[in-house]
Amino acid sequence: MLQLVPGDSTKVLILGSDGYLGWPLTLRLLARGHEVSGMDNLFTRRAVAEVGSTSGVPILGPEGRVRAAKELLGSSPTFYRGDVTNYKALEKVISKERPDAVVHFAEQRSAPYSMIDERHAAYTMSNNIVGTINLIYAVMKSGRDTQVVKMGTMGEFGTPNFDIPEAAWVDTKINGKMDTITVPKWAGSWYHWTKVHDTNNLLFANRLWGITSTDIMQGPVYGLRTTDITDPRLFTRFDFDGDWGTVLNRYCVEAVLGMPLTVHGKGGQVRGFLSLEDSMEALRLLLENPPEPGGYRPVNQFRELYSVAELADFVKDVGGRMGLDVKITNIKNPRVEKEQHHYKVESKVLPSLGFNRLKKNIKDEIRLILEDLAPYKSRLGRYRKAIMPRTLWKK
Ligand code: USQ
Repeated sequence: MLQLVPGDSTKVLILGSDGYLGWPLTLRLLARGHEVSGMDNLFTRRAVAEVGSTSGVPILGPEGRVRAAKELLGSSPTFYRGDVTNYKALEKVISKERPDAVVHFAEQRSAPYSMIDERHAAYTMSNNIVGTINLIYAVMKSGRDTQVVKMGTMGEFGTPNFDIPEAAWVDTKINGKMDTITVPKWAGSWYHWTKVHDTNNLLFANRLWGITSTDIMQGPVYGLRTTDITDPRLFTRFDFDGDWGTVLNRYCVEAVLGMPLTVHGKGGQVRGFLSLEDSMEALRLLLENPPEPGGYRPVNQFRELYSVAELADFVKDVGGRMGLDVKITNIKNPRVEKEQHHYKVESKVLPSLGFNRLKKNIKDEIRLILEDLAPYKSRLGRYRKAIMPRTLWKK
């Protein structure tokens, strides 16, 4: 495995390069001088349209993005339109690019979308699990020590009463005997379960063939800017509807549109949140500092823990100071989840790599999001109907 020193460049293939995280990571790595290629089947664009919504800020198509990167950053990625569940197509891209690392974002990433009905659940299961298995085989067969950087989720753990370790294995006593087992997981949607299954498959591939992997357990991400997104032509997608938007992004859109912020249930649900900029910085650090060859490295990726009620208060406070009349409502929770619970998470890997500088206060980030969204108020307003959650966990 190539060990990078500052200034070294490496070849990175991003699967899911057209998405919320995939595109800004492309920009971040290009700006760092890395050679970047991307593959995407553009599923998210179609699936968001399927639920009657669109990106809250306009985004270019994949070819336009390549041109904009070339013009504005001086370098651009190679883009392949393709589907990771098509093994031959994936293998072809990997054998052509010969990447040092493959970042895998090419999964259906919405919990509500996976809960719509049996068709959406089955799509999520097959797309996510088959894509990861294909990647494992393509990397194994390439015979090269390519780091697999896999986007998992903090939601794999659920909300247990124990402190969540940053580890794959844990010692425990069962029926009076000690053994080492994988850390217990209890996911809260079909989508989140696919990530648990992926983790098991990655661990097994690591044991079998020594596939080097970083398995990222990331919390919900918010924001629409990074330091590389300096021009609207470089915008990444920004989802806000009931199926595709994450909580803080949704609150910001609701505040801009004068709708009450939709806290699900009591609002005591705590998660590990991070901004888009933090997510990019964490991914860059993990790519530039790979694990030992043959290593499996689980990473808990978040910045700070907040409850969803606290986040609503922050948006109300910041929005109020910007002259917005922000109201909060506790709506009936469409999900089956604990609304008051213990939540403590271990995080050692990212701090050990230098991820400890709090770049911005969360309220400053909220202000930036509200400012960035203001010019798109009428565009957002056209999709107002898609904002309230429509997908219920209990049918
Ligand atoms: N929530 C609200 N109001 C809303 C939307 C959500 O109170 O308007 C609550 C949800 O009930 C939940 C929490 O906010 O308790 C988080 O929901 P979310 O929609 O922001 O995030 P989630 O569905 O968990 O999924 C998102 C990403 C997913 C990623 C995950 C990380 O879509 O891809 O894996 O965050 S985590 O939540 O840590 O599992």
